[in-house]
Amino acid sequence: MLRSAAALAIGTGAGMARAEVPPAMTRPGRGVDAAPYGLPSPHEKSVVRRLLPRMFSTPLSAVSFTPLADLEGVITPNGLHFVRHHAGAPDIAPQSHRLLIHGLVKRPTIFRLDDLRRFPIHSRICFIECAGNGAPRWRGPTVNAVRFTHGMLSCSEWTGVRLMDVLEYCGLQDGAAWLLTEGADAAGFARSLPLELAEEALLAFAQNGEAIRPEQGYPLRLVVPGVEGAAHVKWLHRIEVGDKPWMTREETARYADLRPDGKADLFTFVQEVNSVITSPSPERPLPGKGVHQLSGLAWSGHGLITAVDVSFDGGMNWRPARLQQPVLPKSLTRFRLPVNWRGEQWLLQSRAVDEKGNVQPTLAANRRLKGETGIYHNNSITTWRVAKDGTVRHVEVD
Ligand SMILES: Nc1nc2c(c(=O)[nH]1)N[C@H]1C(S)=C(S)[C@@H](COP(=O)(O)O)O[C@H]1N2
Ligand SMILES: [Mo]
Repeated sequence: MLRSAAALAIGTGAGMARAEVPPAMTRPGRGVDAAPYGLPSPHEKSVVRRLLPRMFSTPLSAVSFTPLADLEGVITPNGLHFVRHHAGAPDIAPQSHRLLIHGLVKRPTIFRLDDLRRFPIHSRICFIECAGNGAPRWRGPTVNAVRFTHGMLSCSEWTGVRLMDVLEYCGLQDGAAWLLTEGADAAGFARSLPLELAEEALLAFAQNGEAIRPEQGYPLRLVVPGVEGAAHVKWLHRIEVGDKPWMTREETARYADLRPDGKADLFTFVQEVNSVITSPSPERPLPGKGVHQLSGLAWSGHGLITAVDVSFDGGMNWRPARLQQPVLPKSLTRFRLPVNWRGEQWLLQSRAVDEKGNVQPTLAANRRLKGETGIYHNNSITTWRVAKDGTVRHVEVD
């Protein structure tokens, strides 16, 4: 399809054009001391996190969404990692921060950050996704922007020490099965985590090579690869070991799925297989006919993404996309597909499959399971309608 240069029709013929000297070649630029901490080009100043005001009443307990359509690769820049907190981001001095581990342990211990850094240090690339990512999509296409339909999702290289190494140092007592993990913020944010999910967890102090940002939990956060965002407790200051869950507000009244029969599913930890096309998307309309590089993100809390298929007709026919390397477990995976648009209407969808064989469901199938009142855990296929003028809208096709 992309074999001949003529078929591509990209760029402007050089022909008889005079070679122009770029103005930037005619005078020196800024010195190395102009930006002690580098910032993006001023031409990129629209690439920022944004709030969806009608979803939350106050910025102290809200979400600021990642601009997925503006990003490339799979790593989210630290300043654009989505922010979700329940009582504002505290300012914590690392020297005074402590982590208490107590409960069913032989040696209850208070750790300073320097103490924690004596355990073996590991890095792990993984996504964090709020269980409420996609909440507005339960009720159909109410928001027309990929940042708001999917932007409670980011991916970083997290560095820290293994939670299990630290728990082993404290010595787990018989009967230890659950952890209560609590943040030092004014929300009193606390969540129960079963010990088997702690296997891969990190007590993280760094994010993409630098100290974790204040909004992301400076100076210490829990990272639990593959598990819903709320388990990744920020500003972590206390872990209690027990034999059963604590049934905190954030795992009963919130982050629980109300079923059609009026009962609620509690403790849905793993984020199911999911994907979305980020370009084209409402923020990335097609600028004209011809060749375009379609691209998107896929992820699964169960492990590796093994395939992503793309449909142009609302799910009747599918074509495999290319998975861009590296493909890492419980990380974002970038998929790409060159497409040739002749100006027709498209109903674009992506459908991801993970290494456990889980296939992303349709919205109709998900609604049958979880009813119409859902907020959390929406991993259904999303449809973008590309209109004949190239604009893109979020629609529902089932
Ligand atoms: N202490 C504390 N930890 C917290 C929260 C919070 O409000 N307080 N919010 C949780 C929720 S619901 C999510 S989705 C993730 C979001 O992490 P991020 O803000 O770094 O994206 O943090 C979790 N950890
Ligand atoms: Mo969340």
